[in-house]
Amino acid sequence: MPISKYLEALQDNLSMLTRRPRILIVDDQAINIQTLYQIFSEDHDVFMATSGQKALEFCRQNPPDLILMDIIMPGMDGLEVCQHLKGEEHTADIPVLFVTAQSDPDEESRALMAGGMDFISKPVNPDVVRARVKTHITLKLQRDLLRKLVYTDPLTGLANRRSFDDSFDREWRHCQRYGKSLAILMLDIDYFKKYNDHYGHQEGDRCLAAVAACLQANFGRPHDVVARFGGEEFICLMSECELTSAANKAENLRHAMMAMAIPHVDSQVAQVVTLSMGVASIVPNDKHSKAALIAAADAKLYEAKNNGRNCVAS
Ligand code: GH3
Ligand code: MG
Ligand code: MG
Ligand code: MG
Repeated sequence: MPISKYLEALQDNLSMLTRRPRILIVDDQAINIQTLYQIFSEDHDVFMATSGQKALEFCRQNPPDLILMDIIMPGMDGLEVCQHLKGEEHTADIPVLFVTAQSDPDEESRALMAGGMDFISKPVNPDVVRARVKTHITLKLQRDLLRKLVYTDPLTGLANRRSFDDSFDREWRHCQRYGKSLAILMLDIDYFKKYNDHYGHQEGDRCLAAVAACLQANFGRPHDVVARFGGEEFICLMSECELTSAANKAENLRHAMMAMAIPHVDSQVAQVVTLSMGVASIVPNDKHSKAALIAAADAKLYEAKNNGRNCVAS
């Protein structure tokens, strides 16, 4: 990886740990919100919700790093809000710290069983609540960074193979459930070994990052997933997408790549970097396997290579 890109990534990762944390305070009483606000507003971005329902809405749109949650509130109580949050993929990892006037062990146990990370009694001691929040926020930010490192390819910034496998599972089940077509595009850079040999490995890495950027620009739908499959091979997952429209997208991508005009004097198809692509699709059912869909796209990619490269086979 070029050193500048490496340093940039390092800085990016570091800033994930040092950025200003976002806290949501949920309480039906203004005075309680105010007390906590005064403790945290200097070092945190603090948001407030006066009911469980409002807290849920806020978290779905804009998940905070931590929630300080009252238990007794009219309508939905704090325990119920916490259970909802823990049940949704998008919000499950937000640490919830209960702050409550209740202090009996049964209530504490119920709060922890509901998914609470901690249980703090009112009236709060500012130093204690600050210290507990700090611990949980540190862990949360470290968890976010770890997840990013585990699921991202560092060279291109794309999803890696592990991340792709998770998305593939999810979109496969989605398309099976709704009887929709799931399309896959496998692509491979043409004569990339020659590219490395001519321009050097560092320039090769830069080329991979440029191909990744081109992919990202061309597959922008929320359900599209673009990942580095390995080496100089990439994969795109298009959920709810028919074969012909996937093939059209592939063809557009092929043109977009040529338009980038990255010089490749040793290529035998063009004087620029080009892609060969294979497309396959399926309406998943229990008899089909994910591996077979990948194999079908791979076979088409092989066909595209045999057809002279810089083309799409579907
Ligand atoms: P074809 O048109 O048939 O695909 O030929 P090719 O040369 O692209 O295919 P081959 O599989 O022989 O070579 C792939 C090359 O990709 C070899 C390898 O050094 C290079 N490569 C794989 N991963 C990386 C990487 O992370 N960085 C760089 N610079 N090169 C890589
Ligand atoms: Mg209350
Ligand atoms: Mg290859
Ligand atoms: Mg290749």
